[in-house]
Amino acid sequence: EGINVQEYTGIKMKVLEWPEAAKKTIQGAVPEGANVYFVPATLRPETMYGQTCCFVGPKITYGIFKVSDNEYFFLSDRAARNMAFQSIFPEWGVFPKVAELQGADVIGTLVNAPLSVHSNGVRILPMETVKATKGTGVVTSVPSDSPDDYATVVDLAKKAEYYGIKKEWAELEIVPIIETPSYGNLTAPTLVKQMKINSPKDAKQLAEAKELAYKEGFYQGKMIYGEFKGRPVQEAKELVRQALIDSGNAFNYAE
Ligand code: A2H
Repeated sequence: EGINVQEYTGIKMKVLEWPEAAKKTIQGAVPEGANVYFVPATLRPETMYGQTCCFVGPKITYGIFKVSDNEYFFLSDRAARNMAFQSIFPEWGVFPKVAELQGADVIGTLVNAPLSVHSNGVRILPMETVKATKGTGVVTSVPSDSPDDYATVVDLAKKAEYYGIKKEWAELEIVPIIETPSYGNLTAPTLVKQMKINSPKDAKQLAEAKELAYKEGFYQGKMIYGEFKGRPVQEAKELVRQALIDSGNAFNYAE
């Protein structure tokens, strides 16, 4: 917060299939044939090859907002308002809300994850630590390179029944995408194991792991997957971001 501007990339994850719990709300709000996108905000667009699921806060209230006749975004109200002043909606300051849903209502939704190795889609899953006041309130999960994401998918798979999800939704293969000298080719799992982090609630250790993973990935990381394989992360970050924007799968979002 404060005076610092955070430059996010908003990723457009197109809904392929809604869960039963959400269908009635959607049918009443979104015209047949129009696309709805979950829009996570990320600081690491170069990791999108490794997406295995996408998180929402189960207790957070979200809206579906109309961007055009055939495009609707699933976001927090707060993010929609900000986007309306960044020319992401066609009319300045206007962000038409067509539906309201709790995160819990959309668990299990199947969405497309642009660039991901999991090209048949990934699931929307719950993450208790998603903040309603940051980004879009939607977080795409890259467990190979984000300690928070890794700790969460391990916990979800362990307690699938408790969370009311299918275990396999949390267990999509974690493919190495970035190599670093200190942590090998699976930075987040390596750090989580080294630091003996047992739960997504180990906030202090996860914050430390996140810092280490972020710094090492940015300054020392090398792409070992995708179009920019062999390039340093510092270069690939902008190249992947631009490729996602050019293909219509992402846009810039600041706050
Ligand atoms: B990052 P900053 Cl691979 N609540 O994307 C909790 N976390 C959120 C969030 C919210 N409302 N909105 C975004 N985020 C996450 C990828 C990634 C991210 C990797 C590694 C590190 C990493 C895949 N998840 O972030 O507080 C998003 O996760 C560590 C810096 O604004 C977003 O980027 O600095 C990052 O936190 C934004 O965090």
